[in-house]
Amino acid sequence: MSEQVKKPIGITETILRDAHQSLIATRMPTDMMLPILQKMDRVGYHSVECWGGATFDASLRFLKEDPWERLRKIREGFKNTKLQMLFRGQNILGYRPYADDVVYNFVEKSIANGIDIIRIFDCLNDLRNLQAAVDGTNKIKVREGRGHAQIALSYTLGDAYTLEYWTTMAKRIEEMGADSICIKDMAGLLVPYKATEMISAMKSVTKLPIQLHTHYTSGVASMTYLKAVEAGVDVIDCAISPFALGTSQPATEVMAETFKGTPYDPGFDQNLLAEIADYFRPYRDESLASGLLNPKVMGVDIKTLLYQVPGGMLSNMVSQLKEQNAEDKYYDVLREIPRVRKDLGDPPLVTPSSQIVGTQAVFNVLMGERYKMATKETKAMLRGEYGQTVNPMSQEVIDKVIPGEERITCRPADMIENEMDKLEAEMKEWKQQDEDVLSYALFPQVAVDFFKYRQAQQEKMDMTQADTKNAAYPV
Ligand SMILES: [Mn+2]
Repeated sequence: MSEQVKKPIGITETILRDAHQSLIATRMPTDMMLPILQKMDRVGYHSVECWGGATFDASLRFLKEDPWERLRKIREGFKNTKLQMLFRGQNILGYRPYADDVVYNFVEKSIANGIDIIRIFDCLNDLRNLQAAVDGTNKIKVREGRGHAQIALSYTLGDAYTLEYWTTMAKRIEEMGADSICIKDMAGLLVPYKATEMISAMKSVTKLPIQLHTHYTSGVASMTYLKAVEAGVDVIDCAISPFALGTSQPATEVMAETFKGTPYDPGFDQNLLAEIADYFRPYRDESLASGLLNPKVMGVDIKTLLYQVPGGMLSNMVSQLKEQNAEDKYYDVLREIPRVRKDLGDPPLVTPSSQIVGTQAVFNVLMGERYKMATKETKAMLRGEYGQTVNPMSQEVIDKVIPGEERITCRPADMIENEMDKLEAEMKEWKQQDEDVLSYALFPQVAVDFFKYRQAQQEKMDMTQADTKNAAYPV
């Protein structure tokens, strides 16, 4: 690229979603976020990622916060910056496939409460599982002029995942009517020179902007971004330095400085970034002191490249083995994971396929016989209920685990009746806003617990107000 042609890269800031999800189990409360939003709004970010499955779940479950209220408050703080969320295709932000009416409704309410860009992914890269969310976003875009549907491809390695696979997917995404493409490298497997090849190849077949999302886990991420930007990637995901690196993203300040004075210069003010970093640094120190931030996740974990398994999946596996007093089986399970993955059609390993493959591998090793016991989820996967995999699944395993059962080949959501009315009927005693029905749809038990807590708080507040009133106006 000649010096004259400027192509400033976009930077998506992940501090309000993935950075704290990856480092401190998604525990950052809304009150921690609000005071810094106005400064963040002045940076000139392409977008700020602030919402997704884990933030939604952790808000309700652990922080006793209404995730919708958080979104509205964040929206109020960002007057100029686009807000972005992560959306698990037909699973929305939950763990089961939902009917299309729930998907449409969720998309509509997300945009109405402040989201601009919806990043939609599927754990099998089965694009049929993304169509409803894309269509829902496009409908609102036509009606209200807001809403951007980004399809994220879960990045993984394996014989089936050739350059041709990725370019074919890019073309199909463009045909589906998405506004942009994201390569979602949840495990930090994309190495720098592979990024050059992949971005160049995808750029040659699509005009859609391409965004790259990766994690620092394996230590190569900032180099991968450098090569990807040189190859034409449009946007990269970064985290402000106190919550960058390790299992999080490369640091915003470092990437901005790397491209300073080049045609890719995002033009960020380092002093402003330093003020934002200063704001979050004491929270990082506090999280380290309390143990919420484990120094272990801050280093380079090269195992992720060796075994091609996301870091979170490894730590799940270790705790499952610990529970069974079988930590000595660690390497047996590590060897079993690629075999199970192959049996199940070589899916990428990302929520929920990562849990399905990981748990089944643990079972296979502990039982001493492969598929002697299969989880409910393994069975559903074999029946085709999660969608289509890149390779066929093992017939031998199908015959052993679900003998004689019918398998589906259609889009899984075509088998699910509309369910909004039913969901609303189940929870209507708790409903204070339309969005509550959706919270209940995603996490039924957790949402009801939260609704009970909310009601108790409101009653307590009424009491306090009554008391104040009595005290102020004694009769
Ligand atoms: Mn991520």
